[in-house]
Amino acid sequence: MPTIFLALGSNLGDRQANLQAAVTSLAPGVSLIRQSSVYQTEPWGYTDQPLFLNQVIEARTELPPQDLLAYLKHLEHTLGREATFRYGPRVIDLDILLYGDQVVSLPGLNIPHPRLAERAFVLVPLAELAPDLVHPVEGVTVKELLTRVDASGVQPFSGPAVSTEAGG
Ligand code: PH2
Ligand code: MG
Ligand code: MG
Repeated sequence: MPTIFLALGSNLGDRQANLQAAVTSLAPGVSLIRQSSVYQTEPWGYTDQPLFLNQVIEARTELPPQDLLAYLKHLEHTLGREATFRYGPRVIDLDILLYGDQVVSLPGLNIPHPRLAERAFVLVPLAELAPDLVHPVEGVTVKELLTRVDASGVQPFSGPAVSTEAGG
């Protein structure tokens, strides 16, 4: 069974609960191996929207890539995702980053994820799990890719802010 890496993102509703619900809903199609920490990240692509929480998971699956894509789309829908616009806000986003060392180019499905190498919000959590993994197309490690991007908008997330004021 190939090892896969998935990117999880949420910037609507209870973001942390949305990520957690996605992780616990992966079975039976996807078997979780490890999950990265959760990061709070500045929106990329379309900036006038709430901050995201992002996370990467390592998993295994017997689903071929196209079936995995359909499975994740169905899961997004189950978890409350509604259609918006490209790069727009979403309750949950589940993207295939890597599928073993396979390279897939099909309409609607490209693996490795075509924007993986430019996205600090993906590279930071991916480097936490697999710094020495070599990108099958770029031919360099994840930690090398991370040195090429600005990761200043990606911060460890330790939970929602809690008021310290009495009665607050
Ligand atoms: N997802 C997008 C567009 N922009 N920005 C951040 N920080 N995190 C995301 O997950 C994200 C994004 C489209 O999938
Ligand atoms: Mg995405
Ligand atoms: Mg997506």
